[in-house]
This record gives sequence, structure tokens and C-alpha cells, in this order.
Amino acid sequence: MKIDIVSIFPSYFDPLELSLLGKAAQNKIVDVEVHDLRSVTTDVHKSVDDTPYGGGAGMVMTPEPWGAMLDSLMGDDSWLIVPSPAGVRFSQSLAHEFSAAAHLVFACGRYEGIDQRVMDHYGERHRVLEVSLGDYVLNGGEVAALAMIEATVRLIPGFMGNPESLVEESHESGLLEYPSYTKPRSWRGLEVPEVLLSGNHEAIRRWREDQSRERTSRVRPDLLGD
Ligand code: JFB
Repeated sequence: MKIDIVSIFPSYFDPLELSLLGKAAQNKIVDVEVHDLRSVTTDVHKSVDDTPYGGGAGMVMTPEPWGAMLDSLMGDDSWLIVPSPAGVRFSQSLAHEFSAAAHLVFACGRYEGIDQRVMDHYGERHRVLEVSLGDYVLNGGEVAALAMIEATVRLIPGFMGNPESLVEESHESGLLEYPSYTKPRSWRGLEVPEVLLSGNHEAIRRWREDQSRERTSRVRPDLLGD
């Protein structure tokens, strides 16, 4: 998979070089390239924003640098992902869809966002998705893009060592995960639940399923549809 990221703050993506994605890059599973939107500006001030038509607070990113940059990046099989507080909610199922794409381009806006015509223009010839990380306000698309990229890349076949480790995770089954324990058996007066030491695999499976259901109904009843 190829991932291109466009931002006026390319250094936000320095962590992608490390650990999780570093491994995927070394194994040639993903190739990530970060592009500075200001590199395609044509004026001395390298400006990327202007005042909003219709008035209102803040500034809007102008379409010209986005057009110049995206014309050079978008191909026939490219998806344009635009992080936006007004987008569809990101989810594990969307991460699975992204992980099957050959080429993802993340357009990270700042200020009040990107002139809508950019999404409309590329939407005429490409798959364009405006996607929100969640119902809270960020200052730009960078942090959202990092989260979406990490969730996506770890689903690419061959990325994680053990494919079985994916299916028991929170948000894969639709339930939250059961609690985990390791050594020592006793820590500060707190004991590991006896069933996990029993060697009874059927009893352990039932206990974990019960813990998953209890935890989901207590902290995330919305996932159960209640
Ligand atoms: C994403 C962004 C802004 C308009 C603009 C670009 N869950 C999320 N919250 N906020 C964002 C997001 C996602 N994904 C987000 C891109 C941009 C926020 N801003 C700032 C804030 C409020 N309204 C600019």
C-alpha cells in the first residue's frame, strides 16, 4: 500500500518512522510519503488560506495549492481521505476498507478546513471520504490522520505477526475486550482471577465472554444497541 500525506505541518508525521509503522515500512508493506502543502505555493508568503466567503470567524484553506498537490498525487486507484469534524465517523469497519486500498491520500487541513470545491472536484473522478475521528474538536487533520493510518496499516495482511491476535480485540467482535493479567499472581494484595490459573480452557473462554459482555454493557451500552 502507498500512503501520501499532505499537510502544512509535515513534522507531525515524524512518529510514523518509529515502531509500528517502521516495521511495516521495513517489510515493504507500506510506503508512506509526507508532502508539505506550502511546497506548491507560488507567492512569496507561501499562503494557503484566505477569509471565508459569507463571512464568519477564521480562515479557509484555498483550493489552488490543494489542486496543484493532489493533481500530482491522485491516480486511477487512489482514495482521497479528508479528516474533518463534519465527516462520517471513523470505525474499525472503515479501517478494514482502507486496508484493502492500493493508494490512500490523506489531505490534512488546518484553520476552519479546506474549500469544499476541492472535495467536490476530486469526488467527480475519485473515491473521496470526509472522515471524523470522533465527536470532539481538534485543531487540524494531522492527529486524526495519524490515528486512521495506524488503525489501517495494522490490518494489512502480513503486518502483525499473528493474524489470530486481531479477532479477539475490542471493536472486532463488536464487544469490548475482557481484562488481561500476567505475572505476578499476587500484586499489592490483588490476585489474578482464579479461573485464569485453572487450565480449564472452556471455563476461561466462558469467563472472558462474560467479562466482555459485562464491561460493554457497563461502559459502552451503545455498542449493544441499548
Ligand atoms: C479535522 C480540523 C476545525 C472546523 C475546523 C481541519 N474528530 C475531529 N475533530 N476535529 C477534526 C476531526 C477529524 N478528523 C478536524 C480536520 C480539521 C479539525 N480543523 C479545525 C475545528 C472545528 N471546525 C481544521
